[in-house]
Amino acid sequence: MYKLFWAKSMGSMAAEVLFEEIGTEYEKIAVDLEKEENRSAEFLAVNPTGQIPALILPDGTVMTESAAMVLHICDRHPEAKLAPPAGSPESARFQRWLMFMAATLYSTDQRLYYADRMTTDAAGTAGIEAAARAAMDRHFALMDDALNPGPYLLGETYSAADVYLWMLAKWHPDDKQLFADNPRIAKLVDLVEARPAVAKVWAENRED
Ligand SMILES: N[C@@H](CCC(=O)N[C@@H](CS)C(=O)NCC(=O)O)C(=O)O
Repeated sequence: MYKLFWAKSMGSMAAEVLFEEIGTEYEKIAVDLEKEENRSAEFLAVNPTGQIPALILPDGTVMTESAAMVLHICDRHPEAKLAPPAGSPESARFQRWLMFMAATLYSTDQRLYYADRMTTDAAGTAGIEAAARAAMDRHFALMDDALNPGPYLLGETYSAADVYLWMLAKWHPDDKQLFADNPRIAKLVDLVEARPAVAKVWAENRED
């Protein structure tokens, strides 16, 4: 069985949705991210960075990195058709946007939410947060363009890349602004959230 180190509303949501879509068994192991000292030795042995998500595969292999998990889960469960066939033009598009989101949008979130880690100047965090917000707007605008013609990143075909974009959209600090500026993302979020697997995961992750 998969073992997913998990925290509410964090980067574990992508893998969690995929497991639900596939209908495979997985165990969630909750991690308290509030304070560094709350990380258990068991968790730190799996992921020394102390970050979520971490995943132990059924054969005991450890994975970190949310996008790598998405690729691996899709590879292991081709029958679920959550990613296009390897080597196809659709796969190039799928991997392009998945990697863009993981490398740019996710790290923009980190700059916004962990600005104190990005500088040794305690007075400098406001500037980092402002720059991260501006970058976030630019990156989501690129994703909105990528959804043309849509409604999914692969056109008419839903894929795990849409799940990843949904997760990032849920972390946006102002979803009204996000959706007003990016109507295709607004539509995608509605479509993705209408899926029973996603609705179930979101019900278990939402804070309010
Ligand atoms: N590159 C990693 C980033 C993981 C990450 O930043 N996780 C956040 C939660 S979404 C985390 O664990 N934050 C707590 C911390 O860094 O202390 C991935 O894609 O899995």
